[in-house]
Amino acid sequence: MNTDTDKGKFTRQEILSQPEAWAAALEVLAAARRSALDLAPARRYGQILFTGCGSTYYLSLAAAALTQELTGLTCRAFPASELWLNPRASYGQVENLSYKTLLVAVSRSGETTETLRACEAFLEAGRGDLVTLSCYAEMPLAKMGALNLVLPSGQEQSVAQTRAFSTLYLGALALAALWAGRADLFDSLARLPEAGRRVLAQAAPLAADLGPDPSLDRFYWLGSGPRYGLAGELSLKMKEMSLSHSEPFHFLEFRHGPKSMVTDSTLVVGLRSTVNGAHEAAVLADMRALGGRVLVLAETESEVRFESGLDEALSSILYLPAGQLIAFERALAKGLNPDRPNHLDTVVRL
Ligand code: F1P
Repeated sequence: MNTDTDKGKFTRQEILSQPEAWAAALEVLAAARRSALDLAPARRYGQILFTGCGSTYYLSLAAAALTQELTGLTCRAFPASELWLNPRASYGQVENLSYKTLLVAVSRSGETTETLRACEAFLEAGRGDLVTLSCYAEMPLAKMGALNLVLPSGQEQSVAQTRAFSTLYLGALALAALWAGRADLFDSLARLPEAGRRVLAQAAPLAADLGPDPSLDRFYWLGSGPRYGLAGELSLKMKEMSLSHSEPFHFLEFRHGPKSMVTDSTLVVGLRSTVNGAHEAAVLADMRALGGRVLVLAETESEVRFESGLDEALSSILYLPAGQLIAFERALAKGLNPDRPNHLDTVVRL
C-alpha cells in the first residue's frame, strides 16, 4: 500500500538525478564516438527515420527535426506501429532511387512489441541499417542494430518516463552532432549536466507553486522545430502523471483554432526558441490577452531561463525538467502516484 510519503518517490528521484544520468551517458557516448562516425549517414543513406512508442515516439519527432537541421539530410519520425503495420505509407519510395534508409529505434525498455516488430520487418525487407538507443543491454532491441547504444543511467523504476527520456534524447543529440561533423557540438554536450542542475534548481520552487494550483484545469504546450516533439512529451507527462487535459501544438498553429479553448483556468507553456523568439513571444502575448496563464521556458528573459550559452540544438534538453516537475507536483497534489500512472504498464507487450 503506497503511503502518501511513498507516492512519487521514484519519479522524484529520477527527475532530480537527470544531470548525473546525463554525465554517465556522456561517458558511454564518448566511447561509442568512432562507431557512430563509421555510419556516416551523409554518404550512404537517402533518409534517416526515427521511431519509438509513446514518449519515445515524441523523442523521435524531436530527434528527427534536430538531426535534419544539423545534417541537412531528410529525417522523419513515425510511431513504431506505423512502420510495422503501414510501411508503404511510412517509408515512401526512396528505395526506388536505390537509396537505403538508416532507421534509429528508441526504447527505454528495449522490448516494446511494436518497436521490435518494426525493426524486424525493416531488416527482413533489407531497407537499410538499424541503430538502436535503449537502456537495458540484455533486452532484444539492444542486440538488433548495426550500432546499439545502451545508456543504463536512463533506467527507471517509475512507469512515466523522465530520466530515461532525457538520457535517450541526449544520445540522439550526440548522434546528430557526430553525423553533422560537428565535433564542437559533441564536445559541448559536457556542459549540459551543470546547466541541468541550474535549471532544476530554478524550476523546483516554481513547479511546487504552479503544479498544485487548483485554478488550472487545462494545459497547452507550444513548441516548434525540435521543440514540438519535446512539447508532445511534456504534454504526455501531464496526462500520464496527473490525469489532466493537455495538448501540444506547433507555436503559431495554436492561433488557428485551439486558442478558442483558452480561459483563465488555462496554462500555456511556451518552449520559446531563440531563433523564432519574437514570433513565439507574440503568440504567448495573445494568449495572455485572452486571459490565459502563460509560462515561458527559454534560454533568456523567461520564468525558467537556461542561460546555457549552448547551441540551441543542444540546450533543447533543458526544456524538459520544468515541465516534468509541474506534472509531478500536480499529480501529488491530486493524491495520485506518478510512479504508477492510471492504466499504464512499464512496457506494452502485444
Ligand atoms: C514506450 C512506452 C512509454 C510509456 C509507457 C509504455 O516504452 O509507450 O513511452 O510511457 O511506459 O511504454 P519504451 O519502448 O520506450 O520502453
